[in-house]
Amino acid sequence: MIEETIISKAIVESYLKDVLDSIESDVIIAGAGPSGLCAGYYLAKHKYKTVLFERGLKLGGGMPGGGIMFNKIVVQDEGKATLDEFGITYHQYEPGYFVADSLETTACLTEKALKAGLKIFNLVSVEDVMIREGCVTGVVINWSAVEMARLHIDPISFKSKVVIDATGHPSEIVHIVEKKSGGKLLTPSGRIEGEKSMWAEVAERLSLENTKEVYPNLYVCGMAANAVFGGPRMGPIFGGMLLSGKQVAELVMKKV
Ligand code: 48H
Repeated sequence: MIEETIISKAIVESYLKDVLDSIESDVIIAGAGPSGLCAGYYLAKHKYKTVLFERGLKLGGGMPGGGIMFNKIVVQDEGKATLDEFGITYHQYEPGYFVADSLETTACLTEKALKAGLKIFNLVSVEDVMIREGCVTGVVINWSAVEMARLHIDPISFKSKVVIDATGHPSEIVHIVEKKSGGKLLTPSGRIEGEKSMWAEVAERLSLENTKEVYPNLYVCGMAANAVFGGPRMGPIFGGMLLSGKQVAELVMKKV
Protein backbone atom coordinates (compact mmCIF):
# COMPACT_ATOMS: atom_id res chain seq x y z
CA MET A 1 0.00 0.00 0.00
CA ILE A 2 1.27 3.48 -0.87
CA GLU A 3 0.26 6.41 1.37
CA GLU A 4 0.24 9.71 -0.56
CA THR A 5 0.68 11.86 2.54
CA ILE A 6 3.99 10.11 3.32
CA ILE A 7 5.19 11.06 -0.17
CA SER A 8 4.20 14.68 0.48
CA LYS A 9 5.91 14.77 3.89
CA ALA A 10 9.06 13.12 2.51
CA ILE A 11 9.42 15.76 -0.18
CA VAL A 12 8.60 18.79 1.96
CA GLU A 13 10.76 17.76 4.94
CA SER A 14 13.75 16.71 2.81
CA TYR A 15 13.66 19.92 0.77
CA LEU A 16 13.32 22.15 3.82
CA LYS A 17 16.24 20.35 5.48
CA ASP A 18 18.38 21.16 2.42
CA VAL A 19 17.27 24.81 2.57
CA LEU A 20 18.05 25.12 6.29
CA ASP A 21 21.46 23.44 5.78
CA SER A 22 22.26 25.96 3.02
CA ILE A 23 21.37 29.24 4.69
CA GLU A 24 25.05 29.77 5.60
CA SER A 25 27.80 28.45 3.34
CA ASP A 26 31.31 29.13 2.07
CA VAL A 27 30.34 29.90 -1.52
CA ILE A 28 27.13 30.74 -3.36
CA ILE A 29 27.06 30.40 -7.15
CA ALA A 30 24.36 32.05 -9.29
CA GLY A 31 23.76 30.10 -12.50
CA ALA A 32 24.08 26.42 -13.48
CA GLY A 33 25.62 26.83 -16.93
CA PRO A 34 28.90 25.05 -17.72
CA SER A 35 31.05 27.53 -15.80
CA GLY A 36 28.87 27.52 -12.68
CA LEU A 37 28.57 23.72 -12.60
CA CYS A 38 32.30 23.34 -13.14
CA ALA A 39 33.11 25.83 -10.36
CA GLY A 40 30.67 24.08 -8.06
CA TYR A 41 32.20 20.68 -8.77
CA TYR A 42 35.76 21.76 -7.92
CA LEU A 43 34.71 23.66 -4.79
CA ALA A 44 32.55 20.80 -3.49
CA LYS A 45 35.27 18.28 -4.31
CA HIS A 46 37.62 20.27 -2.06
CA LYS A 47 35.03 20.24 0.72
CA TYR A 48 33.92 23.86 0.43
CA LYS A 49 30.27 24.14 1.41
CA THR A 50 28.85 25.38 -1.88
CA VAL A 51 25.28 26.26 -2.85
CA LEU A 52 24.13 26.98 -6.41
CA PHE A 53 20.90 28.75 -7.35
CA GLU A 54 19.57 28.28 -10.89
CA ARG A 55 16.64 30.25 -12.23
CA GLY A 56 15.56 27.61 -14.73
CA LEU A 57 13.96 24.21 -14.41
CA LYS A 58 16.83 22.45 -16.18
CA LEU A 59 20.58 22.72 -15.69
CA GLY A 60 23.32 23.44 -18.22
CA GLY A 61 22.48 27.02 -19.24
CA GLY A 62 23.36 27.56 -22.90
CA MET A 63 25.19 24.27 -23.30
CA PRO A 64 22.45 21.72 -24.14
CA GLY A 65 21.53 23.85 -27.17
CA GLY A 66 25.04 23.41 -28.67
CA GLY A 67 25.46 25.60 -31.77
CA ILE A 68 22.16 26.68 -33.36
CA MET A 69 20.38 23.73 -31.67
CA PHE A 70 22.82 21.17 -33.13
CA ASN A 71 23.62 19.50 -29.82
CA LYS A 72 27.38 19.36 -30.18
CA ILE A 73 30.05 21.54 -28.61
CA VAL A 74 33.67 22.16 -29.58
CA VAL A 75 36.51 22.23 -27.09
CA GLN A 76 40.09 23.21 -27.92
CA ASP A 77 43.32 21.50 -26.72
CA GLU A 78 43.41 23.44 -23.46
CA GLY A 79 39.96 22.20 -22.43
CA LYS A 80 40.54 18.52 -23.17
CA ALA A 81 41.85 17.67 -19.68
CA THR A 82 38.62 19.03 -18.20
CA LEU A 83 36.54 16.77 -20.46
CA ASP A 84 38.66 13.86 -19.19
CA GLU A 85 38.16 14.92 -15.56
CA PHE A 86 34.38 14.70 -16.04
CA GLY A 87 34.52 11.43 -18.04
CA ILE A 88 33.02 13.08 -21.14
CA THR A 89 33.35 11.29 -24.50
CA TYR A 90 34.79 13.29 -27.41
CA HIS A 91 36.50 12.88 -30.76
CA GLN A 92 39.05 14.96 -32.62
CA TYR A 93 37.49 16.67 -35.63
CA GLU A 94 40.69 18.36 -36.78
CA PRO A 95 43.96 18.78 -34.88
CA GLY A 96 43.19 20.95 -31.84
CA TYR A 97 39.37 20.80 -32.24
CA PHE A 98 37.49 18.25 -30.16
CA VAL A 99 33.75 17.60 -30.44
CA ALA A 100 31.55 16.44 -27.56
CA ASP A 101 27.82 15.84 -27.22
CA SER A 102 26.33 18.84 -25.41
CA LEU A 103 23.77 16.68 -23.59
CA GLU A 104 26.37 14.22 -22.34
CA THR A 105 28.58 17.12 -21.27
CA THR A 106 25.71 18.73 -19.34
CA ALA A 107 24.79 15.39 -17.73
CA CYS A 108 28.39 14.59 -16.72
CA LEU A 109 29.02 18.05 -15.24
CA THR A 110 25.76 17.86 -13.31
CA GLU A 111 26.30 14.33 -12.04
CA LYS A 112 29.88 14.92 -10.92
CA ALA A 113 29.01 18.23 -9.24
CA LEU A 114 26.06 16.74 -7.34
CA LYS A 115 28.00 13.64 -6.32
CA ALA A 116 30.88 15.84 -5.12
CA GLY A 117 28.41 17.52 -2.75
CA LEU A 118 27.33 20.68 -4.56
CA LYS A 119 23.85 21.67 -3.32
CA ILE A 120 21.76 22.87 -6.27
CA PHE A 121 18.41 24.64 -6.02
CA ASN A 122 16.74 24.98 -9.41
CA LEU A 123 13.75 27.26 -10.05
CA VAL A 124 15.28 29.86 -7.71
CA SER A 125 16.50 33.28 -8.87
CA VAL A 126 19.11 35.48 -7.25
CA GLU A 127 17.48 38.90 -7.27
CA ASP A 128 19.83 40.89 -5.00
CA VAL A 129 22.94 40.62 -2.83
CA MET A 130 23.79 41.59 0.73
CA ILE A 131 26.62 44.09 1.15
CA ARG A 132 28.27 44.92 4.51
CA GLU A 133 31.07 47.51 4.79
CA GLY A 134 31.82 47.32 1.08
CA CYS A 135 31.90 43.52 0.87
CA VAL A 136 29.34 41.10 -0.58
CA THR A 137 28.14 38.80 2.22
CA GLY A 138 25.43 36.75 0.52
CA VAL A 139 22.47 36.76 -1.82
CA VAL A 140 18.76 37.46 -1.79
CA ILE A 141 16.61 34.88 -3.55
CA ASN A 142 13.06 34.28 -4.63
CA TRP A 143 11.18 31.57 -6.51
CA SER A 144 11.60 32.03 -10.26
CA ALA A 145 7.83 31.54 -10.57
CA VAL A 146 7.30 34.60 -8.35
CA GLU A 147 9.73 36.59 -10.50
CA MET A 148 8.06 35.46 -13.75
CA ALA A 149 4.56 36.20 -12.48
CA ARG A 150 5.81 39.59 -11.24
CA LEU A 151 4.15 38.97 -7.88
CA HIS A 152 5.00 41.36 -5.07
CA ILE A 153 6.34 38.77 -2.61
CA ASP A 154 9.38 39.51 -0.45
CA PRO A 155 12.51 37.37 -0.87
CA ILE A 156 14.79 35.71 1.73
CA SER A 157 18.57 35.82 2.10
CA PHE A 158 21.42 33.30 2.23
CA LYS A 159 24.83 34.15 3.68
CA SER A 160 28.23 33.10 2.26
CA LYS A 161 31.88 34.10 2.39
CA VAL A 162 32.02 34.51 -1.39
CA VAL A 163 29.48 34.83 -4.23
CA ILE A 164 30.22 33.79 -7.83
CA ASP A 165 28.32 35.35 -10.74
CA ALA A 166 28.00 32.55 -13.34
CA THR A 167 24.86 33.97 -14.95
CA GLY A 168 26.28 34.10 -18.49
CA HIS A 169 25.77 36.95 -20.95
CA PRO A 170 23.53 39.11 -18.68
CA SER A 171 26.03 39.01 -15.75
CA GLU A 172 23.06 39.74 -13.53
CA ILE A 173 24.74 39.75 -10.13
CA VAL A 174 27.48 42.16 -11.18
CA HIS A 175 24.81 44.41 -12.71
CA ILE A 176 22.99 44.50 -9.37
CA VAL A 177 26.21 45.36 -7.51
CA GLU A 178 27.19 47.97 -10.10
CA LYS A 179 23.83 49.66 -9.69
CA LYS A 180 23.78 49.53 -5.91
CA SER A 181 27.46 50.32 -5.30
CA GLY A 182 27.38 53.38 -7.54
CA GLY A 183 30.01 52.10 -9.99
CA LYS A 184 32.72 50.81 -7.66
CA LEU A 185 33.55 47.60 -9.51
CA LEU A 186 37.16 46.41 -9.86
CA THR A 187 37.01 47.00 -13.63
CA PRO A 188 39.05 49.67 -15.44
CA SER A 189 36.09 52.08 -15.47
CA GLY A 190 34.53 50.95 -12.20
CA ARG A 191 31.52 49.97 -14.30
CA ILE A 192 30.56 47.02 -16.51
CA GLU A 193 32.67 47.27 -19.67
CA GLY A 194 30.21 45.31 -21.87
CA GLU A 195 30.51 42.27 -24.12
CA LYS A 196 32.18 42.65 -27.54
CA SER A 197 31.39 40.94 -30.87
CA MET A 198 32.44 37.37 -31.65
CA TRP A 199 36.14 36.55 -31.84
CA ALA A 200 36.59 33.00 -30.57
CA GLU A 201 40.36 32.94 -30.12
CA VAL A 202 40.59 36.17 -28.14
CA ALA A 203 37.39 35.41 -26.24
CA GLU A 204 38.66 32.04 -25.05
CA ARG A 205 41.89 33.58 -23.76
CA LEU A 206 40.20 36.57 -22.16
CA SER A 207 37.51 34.48 -20.51
CA LEU A 208 40.29 33.17 -18.25
CA GLU A 209 42.01 36.53 -17.75
CA ASN A 210 38.64 38.06 -16.88
CA THR A 211 37.72 35.36 -14.38
CA LYS A 212 38.43 37.17 -11.11
CA GLU A 213 37.11 39.19 -8.21
CA VAL A 214 35.02 42.08 -9.49
CA TYR A 215 33.95 43.54 -6.13
CA PRO A 216 35.10 42.48 -2.66
CA ASN A 217 33.91 38.84 -2.20
CA LEU A 218 32.13 38.78 -5.58
CA TYR A 219 33.78 36.78 -8.39
CA VAL A 220 32.72 36.46 -12.00
CA CYS A 221 33.28 33.50 -14.33
CA GLY A 222 32.24 32.11 -17.71
CA MET A 223 30.55 34.33 -20.27
CA ALA A 224 29.76 36.84 -17.53
CA ALA A 225 33.51 37.44 -17.05
CA ASN A 226 33.88 38.69 -20.63
CA ALA A 227 30.62 40.63 -20.46
CA VAL A 228 31.82 42.45 -17.33
CA PHE A 229 35.44 43.10 -18.35
CA GLY A 230 34.77 43.88 -22.02
CA GLY A 231 35.84 40.64 -23.75
CA PRO A 232 34.27 39.29 -26.94
CA ARG A 233 31.85 36.35 -27.23
CA MET A 234 33.11 33.05 -28.61
CA GLY A 235 30.19 31.08 -30.06
CA PRO A 236 29.75 27.37 -29.34
CA ILE A 237 33.30 26.63 -28.19
CA PHE A 238 33.14 25.69 -24.50
CA GLY A 239 36.69 25.01 -23.26
CA GLY A 240 36.96 28.55 -21.90
CA MET A 241 33.71 28.14 -19.92
CA LEU A 242 34.90 24.91 -18.29
CA LEU A 243 38.37 26.29 -17.55
CA SER A 244 36.92 29.52 -16.23
CA GLY A 245 34.75 27.52 -13.78
CA LYS A 246 37.83 25.63 -12.64
CA GLN A 247 39.87 28.81 -12.33
CA VAL A 248 37.27 30.69 -10.29
CA ALA A 249 37.12 27.72 -7.89
CA GLU A 250 40.90 27.87 -7.48
CA LEU A 251 40.86 31.64 -6.87
CA VAL A 252 38.08 31.32 -4.30
CA MET A 253 39.88 28.45 -2.53
CA LYS A 254 42.95 30.69 -2.15
CA LYS A 255 40.82 33.40 -0.55
CA VAL A 256 38.46 31.41 1.73
C1 48H B 1 19.81 32.32 -10.86
C2 48H B 1 20.41 32.70 -13.04
C3 48H B 1 20.27 34.09 -12.87
C4 48H B 1 19.87 34.56 -11.59
C5 48H B 1 20.86 33.76 -14.92
O1 48H B 1 24.53 31.24 -19.93
P1 48H B 1 25.14 30.11 -19.20
O2 48H B 1 25.32 28.84 -19.93
O3 48H B 1 26.52 30.64 -18.56
P2 48H B 1 28.06 30.20 -18.72
O4 48H B 1 28.83 31.43 -18.59
O5 48H B 1 28.36 29.09 -17.79
O6 48H B 1 28.19 29.64 -20.20
C6 48H B 1 27.99 30.48 -21.28
C7 48H B 1 27.63 29.66 -22.52
O7 48H B 1 26.48 28.87 -22.27
C8 48H B 1 27.37 30.63 -23.62
O8 48H B 1 26.32 31.26 -23.59
C9 48H B 1 28.36 30.86 -24.63
C10 48H B 1 29.63 30.08 -24.66
N1 48H B 1 28.09 31.77 -25.53
C11 48H B 1 28.96 32.23 -26.55
C12 48H B 1 28.22 33.14 -27.51
O9 48H B 1 28.91 33.68 -28.40
O10 48H B 1 27.01 33.33 -27.37
O11 48H B 1 24.28 29.78 -17.90
C13 48H B 1 23.87 30.81 -17.03
C14 48H B 1 22.79 30.25 -16.13
C15 48H B 1 21.47 29.99 -16.88
O12 48H B 1 21.06 28.68 -16.64
C16 48H B 1 20.48 31.00 -16.28
O13 48H B 1 19.18 30.49 -16.17
C17 48H B 1 21.10 31.24 -14.92
O14 48H B 1 22.50 31.22 -15.15
N2 48H B 1 20.78 32.54 -14.33
N3 48H B 1 20.18 31.82 -12.07
N4 48H B 1 19.65 33.64 -10.61
N5 48H B 1 19.69 35.87 -11.35
N6 48H B 1 20.55 34.72 -14.05
